[in-house]
Order: sequence, then structure tokens, then C-alpha cells
Amino acid sequence: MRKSIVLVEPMMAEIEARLDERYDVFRVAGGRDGDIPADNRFEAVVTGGGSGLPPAWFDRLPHLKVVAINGVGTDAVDLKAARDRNVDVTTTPGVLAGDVADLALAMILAFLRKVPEGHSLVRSGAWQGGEKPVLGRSPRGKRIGILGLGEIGRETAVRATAFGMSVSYYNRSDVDVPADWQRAADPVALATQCDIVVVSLAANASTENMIGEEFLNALGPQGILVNVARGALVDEDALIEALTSGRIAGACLDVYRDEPGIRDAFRTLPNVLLMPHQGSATRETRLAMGTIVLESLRSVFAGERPAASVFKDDAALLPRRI
Ligand code: 8YV
Repeated sequence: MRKSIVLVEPMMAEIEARLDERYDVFRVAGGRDGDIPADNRFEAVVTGGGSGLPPAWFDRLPHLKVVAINGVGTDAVDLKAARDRNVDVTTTPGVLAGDVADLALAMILAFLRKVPEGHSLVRSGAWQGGEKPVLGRSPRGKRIGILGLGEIGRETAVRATAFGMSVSYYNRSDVDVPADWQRAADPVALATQCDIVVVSLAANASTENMIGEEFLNALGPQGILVNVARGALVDEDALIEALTSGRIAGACLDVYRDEPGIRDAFRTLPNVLLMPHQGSATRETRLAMGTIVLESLRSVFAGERPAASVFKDDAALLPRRI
């Protein structure tokens, strides 16, 4: 009998076509739990890292075997509830870190070199009319701080060195790093010693609001905050205050606490660069992610433990790096 699955977020057409070939796919736009029929035989939910799974679905889906996340963040899925019910949870490891790091660097360079401002100046005709562009800042010699040295943080640091930046990092556990990368004692120390801090930590109870007033004060009036991880890591009230008062120079944000909703202030402040959660959004990477999702579903339905299961070891329920 064909398996029935729930698809929470649209995927690439090629991947959705494979899903439709193999399974009966029930599409729930935006993860509204009211849309799930009471009497259902859904055995899998395919969802995004940000969308996850509403907790109530565990009760609404009595036949659920796997939550396949098309991403690496597990913060929007209750892992303990899944494990208690013997529901596997899979992610897409090993394929997206490079793209997320590329976006972090793209935003940093765009911010420093005033790419959005220059684009608008030319588009509006103001440059042709004689208005002068403002000077940017060079990345060379800047100190970049990586908050969370997982795969994404590491890829970001390597790229930053190519633009002449020196690397500091904060990571809870010991990690092997090149000799010239400096380890900071804690996140505030990292902010103190850096010009730019990139947030690349997983969101969980112990990291929520890690970027608050104290951190932002330490980053200082020349400092730039870059978030490619999760909005929940940042106290957005404190960030808006710091951006408004000039206690930090700016922020480059790809993620927000209530996506796709964002705080009004972010839309009007001149010193922010905004992206709509596009870190992993390239055709190549989304294809690779979707391929892992397809393989995870295949293996669960074949009675195998998927290679991308987060329950391969007991560390799954502990705070982790991304
Ligand atoms: C994706 C993500 O944008 O990996 C994650 O956790 O949030 C992103 O890669 C998302 O999973 C697709 O919705």
C-alpha cells in the first residue's frame, strides 16, 4: 500500500515530483495543524528547519514514523516527544554549510561596501544626477568572531580569512582549529575582541537570547552582528535599541524570531541588511537536501535506521553546534 505523508513546506519541483511518484502527499501550507484530517494514516512529515512540527501533531498523527527536516536545525521539533513515541527525526547534514557561510560573507561584504545603497543610488537616477556614493569600509584587517564553531561557523571563518580578516571564535567544547584562530572565553569576550560577530549556533533553551544588551554593548559602536542561525538567539528588543542608539554599527539578518513576520523597526532602520532566510537557498544545495530527505523516507519505510537520523547517538537531545 502507498504510504501517506505530510509536506509542510514546498520543496524543489524535482523533489516534489519524486515524492508524488512514491507517496500520497498531503500538502499543508504554513503548517496549520487545523488542516490535518482527524482520521489519517500519515507516516511521515516532511518539514523545514524553521517550520518544524507543531507539538499537537504528535497526537494527531498516531501512525507517524518519521519527521524528516529539510534542513539542519531541529529547534522547531520536540525531539524528546519524538523519541518518547519512537518517531525518528532526520536532518540534512553535510550539504548546506558552504551556502550558509557564503551568504554570511555576502551580507558582510554588502554591508561593509554599501552594495544595497549603491544599487539604489544608480537605480534611482540619483548618481547620474550628481549625488555621490558614501565610502564603505574594507574587510581587510577586520576581526571576525564566530559564535558556535560547527560546520557553518568553520566554513564562514575560512572564507573570512580569504578577505583578510583574522578569526576568533567561541565554542563550548574544545575543537581543533588552525593555530592562528583565537578562542574567546565566553560570548561577551568574543564580542569585545571582534568587529564582526557571526552567529552560527543551534537554538535551544540554553542559547535563547544569548545576544542581549551585554553582548551588544561589548560589540560596540563599530561592531556588526550577523545572524544566519535562528532569530531566537537574539533579544530583538535589545538589538533594535542598540541599532537605533548607535551602540552597534549594524546588523545583517537572515533569520528572525517570528518568521516570516519581522519587527517593523528592522524594515526602517538604515543600518540593517535583511534577507528572507535564504542561507541554504541555492538550487544545488536544495537538490542535495531534498535527495537526503527522499533517502531518509525510503530507509524508514524499509525498516532501516536512516543515516541522517538525529538519534544515532544520545547527544541528540543535548545542545549542539550547527
Ligand atoms: C532552510 C534551515 O532554509 O537548515 C536549516 O535549519 O533553517 C534552512 O536550511 C530550511 O530548513 C528550509 O525551510
